Amino acid sequence: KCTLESVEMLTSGNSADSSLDLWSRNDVQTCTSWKAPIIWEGMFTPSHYDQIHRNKGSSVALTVFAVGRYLDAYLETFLNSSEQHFMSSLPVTYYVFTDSPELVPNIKLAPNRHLKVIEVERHTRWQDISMMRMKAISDVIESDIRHHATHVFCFDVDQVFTGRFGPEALGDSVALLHAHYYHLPRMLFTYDHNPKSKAFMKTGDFYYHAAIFGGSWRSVKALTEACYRSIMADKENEVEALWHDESHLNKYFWLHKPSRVLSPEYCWDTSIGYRSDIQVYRLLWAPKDYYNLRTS
Ligand code: 2GW
Ligand code: MN
Repeated sequence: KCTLESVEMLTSGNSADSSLDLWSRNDVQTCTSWKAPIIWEGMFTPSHYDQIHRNKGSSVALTVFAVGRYLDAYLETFLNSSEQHFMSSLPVTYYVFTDSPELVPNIKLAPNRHLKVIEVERHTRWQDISMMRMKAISDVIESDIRHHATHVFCFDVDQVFTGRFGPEALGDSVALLHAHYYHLPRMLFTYDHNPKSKAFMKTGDFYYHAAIFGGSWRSVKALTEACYRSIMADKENEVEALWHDESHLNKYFWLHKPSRVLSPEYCWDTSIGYRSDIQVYRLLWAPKDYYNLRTS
């Protein structure tokens, strides 16, 4: 049975969790076996989290990559929707990584919110565009973010905020349940099953989605560095994990348990159809045009 003594409370005395009511949802799992909360609608009072994190002086860096055609296809909608819904009560700095800085749209930002553009090279293989995010994120945490923000959240760009995504999502180390797997048995999780890859794992706790992960800047730096090292080791051994960076992320969270887990309400795919346990859409997968985006 869950207790309110989550990993986070024990390790950092995080008073934020005293406003979580793990028993208010009885249709879903609200706590992991290692006592980290899984955040669902109805478990918390939003204004409490706004207040607690404002008092603590929390601030958030959001990293997002828009390389090649993804810039034009998704970035403006992502940023505009984020201005409506992402951490509205806190200072936020966007770190937009792109190969075309001059094409980054001019977004009107609310007070206390900033945007920095970081130029990155455009890898020819899309798998590398995705995987090399780990290195770029750890570098910018080291050079910039750690001096300016308490927390970091890393996002895929092909998504749209549609509801509150607030400080209740902040924690020391935060993972997201993948919308397509949260209700499936473990044996169907698409972990990497090749023993030659550093991402290899036989079993795990959950299948996490790499479209969102976050935490304190220290934790995200440790995570991105570790995943980058594993990705590079695989390259030397001429193997590639089944789902690229997502496989390495799953391995990392198996070895280093997240202190907070987000329900799929935080990243839902409407093509799944109606689910009674999804009570709010906070962020939705944007429709993908694979043919135009993945061929050149
Ligand atoms: C990616 C795939 C195919 C063709 C292009 C790209 C691509 C990705 C690109 O041309 N430019 C670009 O900026 N990206 C960035 O990488 C962008 O931020 C995008 O959201 C992210 C991941 O690619 P995406 O969203 O197409 O992959 P998904 O939605 O299938 O993502 C899951 O699996 C990936 C690994 O294969 C990652 O782990 C990702 O985090 C997962 O959500
Ligand atoms: Mn994506």
